[in-house]
Amino acid sequence: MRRVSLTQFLIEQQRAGRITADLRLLLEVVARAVKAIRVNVSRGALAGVLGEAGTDNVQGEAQKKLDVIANEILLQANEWGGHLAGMASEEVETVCQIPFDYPKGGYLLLFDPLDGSSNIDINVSVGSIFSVLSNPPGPTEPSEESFLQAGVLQKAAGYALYGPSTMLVLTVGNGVHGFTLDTEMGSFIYTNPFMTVPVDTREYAINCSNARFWEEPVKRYVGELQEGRDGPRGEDFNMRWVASMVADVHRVLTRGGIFMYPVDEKIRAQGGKLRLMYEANPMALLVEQAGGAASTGRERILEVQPVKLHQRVPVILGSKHEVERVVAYHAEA
Ligand code: AHM
Ligand code: MG
Repeated sequence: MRRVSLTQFLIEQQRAGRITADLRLLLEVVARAVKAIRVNVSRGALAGVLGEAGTDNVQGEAQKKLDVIANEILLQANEWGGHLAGMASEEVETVCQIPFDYPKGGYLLLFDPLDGSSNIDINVSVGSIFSVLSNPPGPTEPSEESFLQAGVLQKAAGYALYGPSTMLVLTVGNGVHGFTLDTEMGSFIYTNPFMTVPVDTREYAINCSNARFWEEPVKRYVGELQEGRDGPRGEDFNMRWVASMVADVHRVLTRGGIFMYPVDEKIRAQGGKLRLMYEANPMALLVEQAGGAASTGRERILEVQPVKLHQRVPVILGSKHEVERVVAYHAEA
């Protein structure tokens, strides 16, 4: 069977007028960076990359060595190609400017370089998440305001999953497409065309250790799922929680499900757990492009107007009918 590489896929998207040459280059460069991150992730203890870096990031969270390495790889890979006006990273407090001696382009790249940090040291799947915006017209270097665009304006979004195999899953606004890394050849092969999220599901993902802090609508929804066939839903539901958003969302994109990190009493002051620009928006675009839904419980994630770069939001995404039910419970409350 003839194999289609990521390169061929992207060239065909460009020919069809769905992406510009610069966006194609950008996605190729991200894919190259992902391969380098994957090498570090997979070497683990052999390369001495596990454990704490000894530093805190902007959110005051302890950085792992691999957080720092992945961040450096993505920044360095993307700074010289001429396709970007600037970058923003979950690991860096302010906008990352392109060094002055390189040409600038029209796109903004945002990323969570290594998502699921708590899983690094226990050899469980982690990922990278990215989002692409256009740099608003203007004469100067991008500022934080340049990045504060609602998720509907994303030009592309995707993630890499470093699991038993490494996958790159992306959208440029024309469905969701998955690629598997052939590690011997060093290229991503198009393996999962038009991934879709079934509208119904009997699988949910939420960190139940936070149950006592949840808001009423979430307590009601999860409570009904846990009652199973003895409760109002009349059927049993299964639960999964990897604690790597990339792995949990990949499962939703593969066989359906609902993933929730709602706001609760413990994290109310910060607005939620997951970051709007690096986690919620790219995943929301992917899930919607796959036929699912993504909400904060009160509004569509992609329509949230960001007010700051590292903003956090509640996230409820996945199979459409279940997300709609959770949103309805919020409205009723
Ligand atoms: P990170 O970006 O610091 O890794 O945090 C985000 C991760 C998500 O991948 C995951 O869904 C969530 O945090 C898990 O949180 P918890 O440990 O509270 O279950
Ligand atoms: Mg993260």
